[in-house]
Amino acid sequence: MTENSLILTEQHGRVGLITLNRPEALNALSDAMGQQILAAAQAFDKDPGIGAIVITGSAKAFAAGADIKEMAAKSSVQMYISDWFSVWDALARVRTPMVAAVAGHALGGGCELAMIADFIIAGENAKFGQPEIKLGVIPGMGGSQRLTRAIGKAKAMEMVLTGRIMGAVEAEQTGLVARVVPVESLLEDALATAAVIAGMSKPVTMIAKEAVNAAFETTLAEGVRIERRSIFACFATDDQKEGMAAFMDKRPAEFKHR
Ligand code: CO8
Repeated sequence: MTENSLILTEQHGRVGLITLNRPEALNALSDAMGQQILAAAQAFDKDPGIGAIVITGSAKAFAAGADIKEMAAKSSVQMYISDWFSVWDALARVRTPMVAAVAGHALGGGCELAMIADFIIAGENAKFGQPEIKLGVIPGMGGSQRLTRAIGKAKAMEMVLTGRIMGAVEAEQTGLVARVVPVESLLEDALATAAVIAGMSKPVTMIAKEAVNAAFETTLAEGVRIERRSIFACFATDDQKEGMAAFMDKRPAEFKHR
């Protein structure tokens, strides 16, 4: 385990685990914490021994938002010039699949961080919300866009305009989260799910992630073209040859890039 004070990193087989570690502030995302999360995720991304990343918090809070105390006195110009929060755009560009294991509060920037991950597994006590409106601001880490794409306009508008918090059951019903599990088994479940991904060919999971993400960026016709080019690219990998040979030989695939 590596301690960076604001986060902890561990390796579980081929899964890299990032644990937010600022319990005294319910994992509120300070600038320094964002830098540490990004550095850890980028290091895992470049490591051929890592095939998937899990990001998690505590049983009480995944993250209660961006650090209000840190940003309260900032001016618009300071934020603009320092490109405040661009660290999260860089996190979204990490190509290794990332699973968010969310228990407790995932509010504001915490909800947005969870949505930057490729999918969310939620503990039964998870609470999602974009309460920024109560602070006189709006989401700033992609929430107005990613929440709307995840759960649709009506619910996203209601949450962003009123600050209403959504529980785990509703989050699963609306498609914000992939699955809800007991809090006690959340991390184990997320690590096991990530291990399944990490057992696949790393370049192919990266290609798959890119193809699915294209659905949020483009038209259907262009998205299908991206998918077509992407599957042709898969055929250029030795892992495609191995995966299909293994099927025909009735044996598990031994992917080279995992
Ligand atoms: N920032 C800083 N500190 C926080 C935050 C936060 N977001 N959330 C909690 N804390 C701190 C509290 O201040 C408290 O510290 P202290 O003991 O020193 O006073 C400690 O964590 C524990 O919190 P509480 O005592 O409040 O714990 P409760 O269990 O009573 O309540 C809540 C938990 C409901 C989660 C409550 O803490 C809360 O409402 N937190 C704030 C939630 C929120 O509004 N989040 C959105 C923040 S804004 C944002 O994320 C995006 C802004 C986009 C800006 C864009 C700029 C470019």
